[in-house]
Amino acid sequence: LFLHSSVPLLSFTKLPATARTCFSHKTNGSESPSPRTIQCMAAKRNSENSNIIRRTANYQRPIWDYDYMQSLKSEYVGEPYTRRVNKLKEEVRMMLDKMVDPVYKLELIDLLQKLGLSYHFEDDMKKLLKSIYDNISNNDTWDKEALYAVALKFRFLRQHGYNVSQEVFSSFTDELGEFKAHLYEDTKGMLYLYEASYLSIEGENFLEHARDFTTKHLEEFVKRNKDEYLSIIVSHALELPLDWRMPRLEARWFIDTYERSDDMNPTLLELAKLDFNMVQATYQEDLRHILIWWRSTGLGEKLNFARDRLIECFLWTVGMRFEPQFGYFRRMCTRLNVLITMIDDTYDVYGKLDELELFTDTVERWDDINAMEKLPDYMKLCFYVLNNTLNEIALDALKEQGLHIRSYLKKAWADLCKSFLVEARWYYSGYTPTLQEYNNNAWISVSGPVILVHSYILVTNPITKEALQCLEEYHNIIRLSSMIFRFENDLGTSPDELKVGDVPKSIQCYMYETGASYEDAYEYIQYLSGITWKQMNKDRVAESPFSKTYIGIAVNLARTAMFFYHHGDRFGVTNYETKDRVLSLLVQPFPL
Ligand code: 0FV
Ligand code: MN
Ligand code: MN
Ligand code: MN
Ligand code: MN
Repeated sequence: LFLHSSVPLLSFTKLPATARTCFSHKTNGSESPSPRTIQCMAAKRNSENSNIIRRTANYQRPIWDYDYMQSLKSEYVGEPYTRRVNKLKEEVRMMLDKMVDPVYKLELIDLLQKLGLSYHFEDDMKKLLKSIYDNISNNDTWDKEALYAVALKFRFLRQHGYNVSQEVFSSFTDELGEFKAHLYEDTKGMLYLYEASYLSIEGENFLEHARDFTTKHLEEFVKRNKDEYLSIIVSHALELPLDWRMPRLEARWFIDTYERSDDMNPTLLELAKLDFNMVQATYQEDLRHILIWWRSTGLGEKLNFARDRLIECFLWTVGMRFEPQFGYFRRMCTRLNVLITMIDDTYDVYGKLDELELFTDTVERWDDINAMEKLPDYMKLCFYVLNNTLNEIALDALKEQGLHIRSYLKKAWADLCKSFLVEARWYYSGYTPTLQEYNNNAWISVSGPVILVHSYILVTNPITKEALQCLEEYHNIIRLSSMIFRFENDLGTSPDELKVGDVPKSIQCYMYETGASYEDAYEYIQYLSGITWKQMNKDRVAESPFSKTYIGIAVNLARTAMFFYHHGDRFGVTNYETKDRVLSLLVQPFPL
């Protein structure tokens, strides 16, 4: 299923020296990548000590030509385009204002959201949701609504932080609590209920049940109506529900699909395409900054054992916050992602245990220059770049807000490196933890907490004391989003990781602990990921000192992990459809 590795597991020490030529990365960035190969081999380092045997994963070279990426220059910048967008936005606002029925209004906002446009209409949306929420107690109106309308309201309210009860669905069940059978024929209702069910919280029986029966009925619908427009929409929903999807990618897909619909509105379509292209221009601007930084670090040459996934790291940040005004967040967060990836490969594959202990110690003591002196050169460089990046973020916060937040960032990195070291020690001692023991460490080692701590600083003004406290304690939303990230990462990456030689991941821990088969363990981890979503849904609607922008980032981190790992490793392995996604989100505008 996963590999055509010609090298048996763990036979690396027996390889002839000539095998090393496989590692000389000669592939040119613009060529299409060779078939997926990750082989387990030894690389003899010819530097300080030539007897050191190191593992290497023989990662693929980046498929992107960085000169080309840096040279991208969209025409969708500036005057005539801004004026046109503003005009179209005005027309949409008039459409919204003319609508009296809140359900119609919400349907339009749902459409705008799918088209990637709702961020222009935040105020309209907030006002509408507040009035819908305030009217819930007025039960007779909800009672008379169609299933799709109630499901739509429910999903939107939950997605935007309102704690609405599943009781709003009570008019669709009979005295015995059974769903009314005639509603199974209502495909639109089924679809909306299906999407709403993904906002459920643990223990909400009706919604859990609804997820099963809507899935079943929608699958049957698709079988019977292969080519219909609604069938395309339903298939897409069954593949992955809306609430688990990375928003910008969904917009790209939906704009194309919407164009083919019978009731397509040309104003909306034009606005969606034009806005998409203009936002894409800002991504290209972000990329230029990031690439200049990347070249200035020298990391690519010095740490060439590690994955170089700059563009994919940037795509992660687009997944977390796509709106044009978050360029600063994307630029800084991409740097962090790049550093995390390289440091992770150092701990997982390349570094020797004593080096890893030194590096962890250096990060824990951070400003103690003596700690750094003992590091091997490649680690010195890495730590220097990390320190500069962190200082830059801390300096920006100090300049903008007069706040000294550097210690929060340092702590997050120390926790990350300590968790990396725990795994390295497990590896070197051949230890397999229980799933619980593994999980307690793995939600940190997946890097969710470090990313989410920095993200808060990068998007928040004013930063508050209460929120800093919650960051330091790793608030539930951070833990749960990171846990989903971990489960999805393990589902996608652990087959290859085992081949290279890595610690056992959740799947293997569970197999070892319970004697389950690989397939059963895989399914169990998928199940845990689903449960964790439900737990996170609870925190999405709970009181917290975090803004909607920040909660959105935490949820989007989980969604982006679903995108990268749900069908295999789309981050480390380069020759999958990630290439097309990068092209469609970052490179190619909609023709207008
Ligand atoms: C995943 O790789 C990876 F690259 C991580 C967690 C760092 C990058 C993070 C972002 C781009 C957000 P891998 O599967 O090797 O991670 P683990 O934790 O399994 O070693
Ligand atoms: Mn799937
Ligand atoms: Mn790794
Ligand atoms: Mn790791
Ligand atoms: Mn992994």
